[in-house]
Amino acid sequence: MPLMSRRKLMLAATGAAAATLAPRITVVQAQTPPAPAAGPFKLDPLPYPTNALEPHIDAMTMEIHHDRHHATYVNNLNTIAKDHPQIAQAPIQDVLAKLNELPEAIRTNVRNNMGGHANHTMFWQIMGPGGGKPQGDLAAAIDRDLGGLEKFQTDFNAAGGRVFGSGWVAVVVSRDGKLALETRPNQDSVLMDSKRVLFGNDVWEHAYYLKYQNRRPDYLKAWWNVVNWNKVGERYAAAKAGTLTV
Ligand code: MN3
Repeated sequence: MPLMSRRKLMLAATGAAAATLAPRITVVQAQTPPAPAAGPFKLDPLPYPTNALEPHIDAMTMEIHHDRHHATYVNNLNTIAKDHPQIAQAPIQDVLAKLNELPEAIRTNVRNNMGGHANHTMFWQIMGPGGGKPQGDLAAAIDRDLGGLEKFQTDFNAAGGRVFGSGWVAVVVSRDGKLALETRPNQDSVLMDSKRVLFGNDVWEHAYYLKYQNRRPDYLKAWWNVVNWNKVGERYAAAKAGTLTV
């Protein structure tokens, strides 16, 4: 075969390869968010658009965090539930409080994925574009138990900064309305200790890395701009009424 023809042939082959590759890449990207697996666990949509928390939390972070990370925890739970339907037959907070009653083979998986599901379900709820300030009973409890809003926010940020690797910083609320600051590693939840979470922040890198990279303290500081204090107030009232779940 003459040289020119061979080159033409190679170029044609490269072109053909590129042409078949291009649409395949598009398809792969479109499929990256896990398809919802059938099962008893559901991923609720975000209660606001993905760009509603800009500029403090960017839209792409919200999209990946909700549509991929949280969706994966939900899908994993549905996969576990196929062989172990009992994990869906009690409220999430009850299953998490009794993890050691589960078969050992699924215990760690349920701990990670149901903990992740519970943590994120709370997390989307207590954020929003409105902001505001703590009011009424909640404001009084922050003054009484956490040293006032300013000191509390400083302590919360410091605790979130001290979580080594991935985890959560949260405020727990007792049935009589008493507040305390706690942290947990990984996707552990205070629900595993039969406690209730008033609200909390996700300090996994996936929550902030696109915008803040290694600057977790900057993310912790900016996050207060997107706390929905009305919602936190509703959760406080629910805790005292004994109706707060996840
Ligand atoms: Mn997360």
